[in-house]
Amino acid sequence: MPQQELFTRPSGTVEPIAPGAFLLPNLLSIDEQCQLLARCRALGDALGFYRPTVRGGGKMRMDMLCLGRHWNAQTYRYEAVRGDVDGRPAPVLPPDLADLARRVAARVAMRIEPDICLVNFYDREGRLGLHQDKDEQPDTLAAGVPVVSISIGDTARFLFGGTRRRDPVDTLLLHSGDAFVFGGPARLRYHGVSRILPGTAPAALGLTGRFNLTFRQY
Ligand code: MD3
Ligand code: FE
Repeated sequence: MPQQELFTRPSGTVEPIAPGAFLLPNLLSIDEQCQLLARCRALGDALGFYRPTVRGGGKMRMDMLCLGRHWNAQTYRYEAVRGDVDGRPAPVLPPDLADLARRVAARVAMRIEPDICLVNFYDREGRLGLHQDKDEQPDTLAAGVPVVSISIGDTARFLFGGTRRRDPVDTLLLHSGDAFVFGGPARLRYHGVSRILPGTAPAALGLTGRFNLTFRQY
């Protein structure tokens, strides 16, 4: 039996991982995870997840849905319309979700005015190569305004590198209900998801796969 089902992981703690990077394990209760999962599914039903094709023609290995602004996988820019998907306007970011991200950042004394959320869905084959998030506005990046990440469902093996691609990489597990804040000097560090651990989602969720929400300030 997995340890997670025998001993609830501590909640309400903050683990400093690196300067500007903080893990908040098990921040969301199972009820809150269920509610957030229902939101993700409802958003998907209403708006449609899609599999982005990056410039060069490769398919990403996860499904995506952008709220607030659309991240165009061809141009690597944020846009008002889903130009590389269906030409429709980017759906709004629900204010209660933006509030959640604000409250998470405040727990580690950081400030964000979230106006974008990328909802990613990983199936058992899902992954995301090492990359930097640097398509937000230059002043936002320079100020170190954080990205707030929330994980729901199967555990992910997360890679966390340095500010240069060749820097060594640390491996961490991101569990369902975990939040992570990457701000200040951590904002431009390379990161990725090397694999999903199938069947590790809390049974109460009834989910195969993993949703990750990343909140950003443009
Ligand atoms: C570190 N998502 O959407 S979340 C992404 O699990 C992305 O879906 C991954 O990388 C996922 O861009 C990782 C953790 C994360 C998100 C943004 C970061 C780590 C970060 C930005 C800067 C540094
Ligand atoms: Fe990223």
